[in-house]
Order: sequence, then structure tokens, then C-alpha cells
Amino acid sequence: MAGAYRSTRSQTIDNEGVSALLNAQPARTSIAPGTLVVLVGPSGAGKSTFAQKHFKPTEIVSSDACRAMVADDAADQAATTAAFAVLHTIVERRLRSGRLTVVDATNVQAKARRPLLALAARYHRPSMAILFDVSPEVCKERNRKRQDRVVGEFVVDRQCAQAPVSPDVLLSEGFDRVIVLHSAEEADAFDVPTGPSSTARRDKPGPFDVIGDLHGCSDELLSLLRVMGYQVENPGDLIPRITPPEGRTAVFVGDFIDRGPDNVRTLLIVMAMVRYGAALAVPGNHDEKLLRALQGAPVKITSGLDRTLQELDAAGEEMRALVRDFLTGLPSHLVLDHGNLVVAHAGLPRELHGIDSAQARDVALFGTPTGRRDAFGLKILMDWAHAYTGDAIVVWGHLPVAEAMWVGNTIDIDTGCVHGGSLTALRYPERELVSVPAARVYSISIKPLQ
Ligand SMILES: [Mn+2]
Repeated sequence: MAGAYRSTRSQTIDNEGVSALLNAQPARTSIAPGTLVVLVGPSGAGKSTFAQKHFKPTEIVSSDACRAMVADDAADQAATTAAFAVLHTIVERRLRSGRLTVVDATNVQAKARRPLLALAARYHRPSMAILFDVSPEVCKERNRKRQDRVVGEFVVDRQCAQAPVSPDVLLSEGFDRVIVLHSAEEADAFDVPTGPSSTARRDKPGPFDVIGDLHGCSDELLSLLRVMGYQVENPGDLIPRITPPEGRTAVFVGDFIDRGPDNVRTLLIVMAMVRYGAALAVPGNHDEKLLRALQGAPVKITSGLDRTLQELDAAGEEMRALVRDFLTGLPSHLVLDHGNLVVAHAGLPRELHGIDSAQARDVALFGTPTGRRDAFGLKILMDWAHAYTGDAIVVWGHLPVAEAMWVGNTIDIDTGCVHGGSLTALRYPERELVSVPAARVYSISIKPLQ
């Protein structure tokens, strides 16, 4: 019977690992100290206003200010070479000593950004580009109102033509994170990100073992990890100690919980692996809904969430807080191996890779609804995979399938473990699939696996 299964495992939270987790800081990043922030946009895009509003004056290194320093005139183009020599020296010194550094210059050409990225790389500092995607008309209008200096309209046109058209360009140059601001209002409302950690872990080259939807199937998870050579010590403990094979990292594709037998234990294994650097994780739609419930938002308790919440209630308030912090800190999706591998629960079209926006998060976790429903009453989602033409491999889950199969450069690895299918991992870069069968049917799928 679906839903009748009850785990016999004790849910007593007394494991040493749990207290270690409880004492750990949630994995969040803001703009970390030592980050290089490069503003990118034509003159009049609002970069200086933005920088002054959101950063300390001493954190901002402006090309105009450097021109003024060397030539007594912020508009003296003849002083450009000298001004940038000063700018690069200041940026170099700041990054060397690990100080947040915001470069306020147009930076529309790759050759302007390259030496800045090289400095960040030299001192192993994270880099972030903030792209001002503002129309030439808006830039010209703002320039006309400037009191300090007027920039020729042809200059603005040229800068607009040179500016990168998509965040992909900046990510491929090596920026760890790209934020796009589309209007002055967006620039004004911008919050220095302190919430979910970056989607881009480009520095991580792999190899990776990307693992499909878990839905509380902790026994199958441990079996799969063992099959892939992960060392599992004390499997009887609530949190077994898991050591990946040398150099490998597990990546969870989301939907850790709901419908299955051991939701808290599954969460604890995932959380501990992430905490100890053995795994990365992105959330699925079920995890997002749980997070909302834990935050006290009204959610419909369906699709197995009742049981997960019962388990969490039994585990206590500390555990609920721990899970809430963990889920809050997860990035919407991951861009790995220098942009060659993307992991997103419901998949992700190319133009949203590496984008930290509410829209990208929505699409990554829930997919894009078509507004139609199938014969089983389930929402039909946009078939992004068949439309996908990107070079990056996109690994996803969300829609249970009988067998993981490649569709172009995409692969859905949710093989419906909780429905009695199997738990599947994709080994990257080997492109090898590893599966373990479900021990039983924990929840009957209303739709047969295809
Ligand atoms: Mn799922």
C-alpha cells in the first residue's frame, strides 16, 4: 500500500555528527571579503550611482577618480593609460590584502576586464561582474543630465555596441558570478546578495557524481554511494561517515524528501556531506515547499509533505532550524567545470545558466509550465530539453523516467526510486550511469514511468 510503509529506524537525534552540524554555520555567501566586483556598462548606465549607494567609498576604485588623480580632470582621455596604471595598482594591492574591491569603469571590452580577472586569479579571489543592461537611449538621457562631464553620444553608442550581450560571455571569461541589472530601478533596489550561495562553482573541475531525486530513500542512497566507491562507515548511525573516492564530489539534483521512508535521515546525510565538502546540492520543488512550510508560509500539505513534517516535528525544533538554514543556503542551480556542467532540478535553458535571479530559480526548481495538464491531471511542462542546443551538459531530475537517457546534451536522472524504480547517478566526465534498484515501492506513482 502506498504510504503505509513506516521506517523502523529510530529517529533519535543523538549522533555526534548531528551536534557538529548543529554547531556549524549555514553555508552562505555574501559578497565575500576579497571579492573583485567589476561593474560593466556604458557611460550613463548608472554604475557610479549604484556603487556609491551600495558600497563604501573606499571599496570603489573609479577610472574617473584615477584620471583626476593623475591629470586633475576626470574627463581627460589623454590620461587614460596613466589612470588605468593607477587603477590596476590599487586593485592589485587591495586584492592582495583580501579587500572587497569594486571597479567602477565601463569595462565593456574584454581587454579591459582581462587584467582585472588576472589579478583576482593571482590572489585566488572570487570575481563578480555586475552587468548594466541599459538601453543606449537611457544612457544618453542620463549623460545629458550629468553636471560633471558630458560624454559624446557617439561614444555611448560605441560602448553599447561593445558591451557583452549576455552573462554567458562574462562567465566564459572566468567570472564566478554574474548579476544583470536591467534598469535604474533594478540597480536602485539591488541588495548586496547575502542569501543563497552562488550558482557558479566554476573553479570546481570535477570529477562529479550527480545523484537523482532521493525522496527520503536513504538506504538506496547509501547503496549507490558504496557502488560508486564511497566509503560508508557506521551505516547504522543516523549520519554515517561518508568519504568520497579521491577527488570526487557528489552533487545532489534536489528533491531530498517526501513520499519516501526516511526523510530526516536523508536530509542529514545530504547536509553532512555538503557540510564536509563531500557533496554539493541544489534544491528541488519538494525541498522549496518544505522550506516555505518551515518558514511558516501557508503551503498545501500534499505529495508526501505531511510525513516529512511529522518526521521533522519528532526530530525537534533544532533540527527544523538546521534544515531551514541548509535549504535557505542552497543555490538555485550549479555551473561547474568551467561552465561545461550544469545541474538544475527541473533543467535549465542555456540563457539562464549562471544567472542568480528569481526567474532562473523558478525555472530551475519547477520548470516552465505550459498551462496544460495531461491525462493524469499533472501539469505539462515546457520540453526545454529537446529545445536545448547549448554546449554545457545539463543534468536534471524532477520528472521520473524508467531509464535515464540523453536528449542532446541533457539527461534526466530521476529514475523514480521512491516509486520502486531505481536511484541513478551520472558520473562526470565519464558520462557513465550507475543505478541501484529501489528496495521496494514506497509510493505508487499515479503515472507509469516512461
Ligand atoms: Mn522529484
